[in-house]
Amino acid sequence: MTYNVIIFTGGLLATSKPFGAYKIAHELRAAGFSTLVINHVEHFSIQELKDILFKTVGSNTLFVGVSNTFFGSIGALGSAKVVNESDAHGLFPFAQQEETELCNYVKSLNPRVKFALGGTRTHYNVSNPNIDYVFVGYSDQSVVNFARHLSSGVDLQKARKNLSGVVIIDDDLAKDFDFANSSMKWTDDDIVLRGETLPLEISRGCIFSCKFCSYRLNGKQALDYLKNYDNIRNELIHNYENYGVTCYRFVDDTFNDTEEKIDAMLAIAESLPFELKFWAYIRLDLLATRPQTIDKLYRMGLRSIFFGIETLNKKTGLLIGKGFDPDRSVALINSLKETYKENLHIHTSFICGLPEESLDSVNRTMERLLSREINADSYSFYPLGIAKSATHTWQSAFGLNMQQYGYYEDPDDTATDKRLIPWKNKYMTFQQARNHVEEFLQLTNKSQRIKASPIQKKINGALPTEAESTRHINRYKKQLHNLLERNCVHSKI
Ligand code: B12
Ligand code: SF4
Repeated sequence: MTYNVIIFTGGLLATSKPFGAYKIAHELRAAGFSTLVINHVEHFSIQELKDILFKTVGSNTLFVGVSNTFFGSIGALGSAKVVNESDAHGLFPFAQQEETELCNYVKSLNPRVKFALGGTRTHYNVSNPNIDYVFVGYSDQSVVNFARHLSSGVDLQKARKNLSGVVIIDDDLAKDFDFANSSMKWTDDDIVLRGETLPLEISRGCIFSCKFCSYRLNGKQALDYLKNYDNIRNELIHNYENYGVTCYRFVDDTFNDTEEKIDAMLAIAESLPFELKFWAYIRLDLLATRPQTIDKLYRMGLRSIFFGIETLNKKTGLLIGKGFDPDRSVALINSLKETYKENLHIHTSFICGLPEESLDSVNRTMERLLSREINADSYSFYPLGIAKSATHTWQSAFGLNMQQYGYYEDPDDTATDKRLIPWKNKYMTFQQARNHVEEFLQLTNKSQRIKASPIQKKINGALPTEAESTRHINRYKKQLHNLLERNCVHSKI
């Protein structure tokens, strides 16, 4: 069988599906376009991809899409071959020559097929002869309009050509898309492995506006862009009945933003025919100020938390929009650990290079993590990245006005990623922040502190070992192969 649309995605740890591509596929299927998503694109050889394309591209194929939301971490995960040198402009996460080879191969199968790029890493200035269309922002509705444009010539909306001749389709926040009443249905073509952990989109947007964060739907009203609870329940039931799925990653930038949501989700969880378990982004300050929500979240099935703490420096916290008292933050983490022990995985995430925070202050946090004075199960440190406006559609407050926060361009830094600003502030340079984080991660690797706990592995398949990743990807590839073989047999009949 050949498809109207084929979407490639990848970049996430092996055991977690990147959601955006599947959501796009769902919307296209709901509008009547057959769509196949191929995950783990970076783990296929060019020949393997050609074999897949041979079986899936036909005279009915309208476009081949690529979803780049998580491509930024491909090199970092060590899984990629060659990341496209002009990453900011790339379609596939391969070297330009390989990308062109793939595109030419598709054209040899059907010269009318278009190439479209979507995901959070797209921007207006893409110039790449392999790319015909670039989708900026949420595209649930615009992609359906695009498929209809290609199939039956309806007007293409929200589109304009950039200076390189690439058509930019920009629906940004997809304000006309009825997200609240939208749905998501996984199908057999999505190759959901039995008992796999799936992403579940609960809400879009965040009620906060942290200064380093470039997410495009920051500062929303509390109940905006919240999925209808009946649809959430239906999705949970469908996945359980069809694929035995009981574990989830909740796609929601602040799952505990309102108590109303927590109560409603608890009622759903308690009404399910299985025991729900999930991972979520949780704001620590909201847990502290609403302690009654802690037990509710646990009863609902929260078993793995991601706390974006960023800093334990009081002054810095206040400046970036995370000003909760650092001592109370640490005390709450430790008390959560003491109460829920190995039944709740706690991950804390920090940034090195924030305003008014010296390397000494960062070191103190690192030491407290290593010594378990902060009793988190795992943690991550990132150097502060300030995106360039030429390659990023959305900017953080730092990106919009660096100097106001004490950042300047560092003319001596030639090693920085082309998409990021080589900054310096009064304490350090971006390069130093990167090196510092790198050294710390090497230390933690040695101390084995970032190994996944059993509960974390169970809930979200996080931090799989190399062997586990390979097993998972091989299983996925085998099932994809079986699916394509089955489809071939059916189309012959
Ligand atoms: C959930 C999430 C995670 C989860 C992923 C779970 C999962 N299985 O999905 C986890 C915790 C694993 C994660 C990790 C990381 N994440 Co994260 N994550 C998110 C988050 C909150 C939601 C992503 C999502 O699924 N959104 C919902 C879908 C529907 O939106 P979408 O992907 O944007 O897709 C829409 C459009 O982009 C477009 N689209 C997408 N693909 C395509 C394809 C085509 C062909 C078309 C036409 C359109 C299209 O249409 C879609 C529907 O409207 C986003 C922030 C956000 N709210 O978007 C950050 C975000 C994607 N993460 C980010 C980052 C940096 C990371 C990390 C690298 C490290 C970190 N600092 O956290 C790691 C990667 C680790 C790894 N490689 O394993 C950044 C990416 C920045 C960028 N622009 O490059 C984001 C945007 C947050 C931010 N602003 O910094 N993340
Ligand atoms: S960092 Fe998290 S809490 Fe802050 S604005 Fe971004 S998504 Fe919201």
